[in-house]
Amino acid sequence: MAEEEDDLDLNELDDDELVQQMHDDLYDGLKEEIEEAVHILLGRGWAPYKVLTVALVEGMRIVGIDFRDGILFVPEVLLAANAMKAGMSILRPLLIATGAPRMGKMVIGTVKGDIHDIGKNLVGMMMEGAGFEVINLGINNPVENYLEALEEHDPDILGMSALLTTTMPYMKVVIDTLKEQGLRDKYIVMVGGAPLNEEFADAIGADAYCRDAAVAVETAKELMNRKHNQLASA
Ligand code: B1M
Repeated sequence: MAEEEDDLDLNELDDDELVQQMHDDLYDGLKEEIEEAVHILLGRGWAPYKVLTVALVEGMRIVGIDFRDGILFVPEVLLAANAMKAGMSILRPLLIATGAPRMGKMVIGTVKGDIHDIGKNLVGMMMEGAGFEVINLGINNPVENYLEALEEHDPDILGMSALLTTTMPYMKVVIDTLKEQGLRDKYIVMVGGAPLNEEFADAIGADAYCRDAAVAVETAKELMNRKHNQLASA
């Protein structure tokens, strides 16, 4: 069996088989195979966004289910995450190079206590592709990091990501600090991450909850338009 798998030529698989194989390879944390398969699909004319969603994000969803059910553990999921990131880094320049007009600026980071960054990075990539300048603060950000970045970069949008029920309340700490410092109305605050929902975003005083990266882009565009209209009519 192992020998058979060693001999597997990804080029010989049709698209459906290749995508299935990518889900398996992501599950097994096989970075090089994922990189090769991403190149093959692009070579066959797949749009970068389709490769991202159909092959990578869907593969990670399957990993997530088995992680939840105790079939996969942290070390295996870390390998899967690394393979996913390798695939994403091939797609990143392609997703960004759309020549979209400049839309605005966003600072985005994962909140304190939380080290999940795949979804946040994906949002950053898609926002760049849509013409936003993105300053990515990485993971585990205390409120001070956000404040410093807001002062330094003066963005239109603050984006926060949290993947844990234990870290999502920290978003409120950041928003409350902005309020205390009289800064809240300067920024559009968008939040996202698997355990969040609209109700939570409303309750903490965010401007929008974004279910996924595509929604984040659409919401950002809409809120930027609203901001421009408000400024024009002021
Ligand atoms: Co973690 N983990 N993890 N993990 N992990 C989850 C989140 C979990 C749901 C798994 C499970 O049990 N089913 C669970 C959380 C349970 C809960 O709180 N309700 C969990 C747990 C428990 C943990 C640990 C505590 C495990 C442990 O140590 N015992 C630990 C915590 C570490 C910490 O942060 N302090 C931990 C660790 C890890 C790894 C390090 C192994 C790895 C992270 C690697 C990395 O990110 N570099 C990991 C992973 C990979 C996952 C799962 C499997 C996948 C997350 C992911 O990347 N999804 C995840 C299971 C799941 O979510 N179903 C899980 C793919 C990504 C594209 O989707 O991140 O949802 P997502 O992002 C989406 C949207 O949510 C949205 O758009 C993105 C793109 O479409 N979005 C935003 C996200 N952020 C946004 C910000 C925005 C807008 C939209 O701003 C505007």
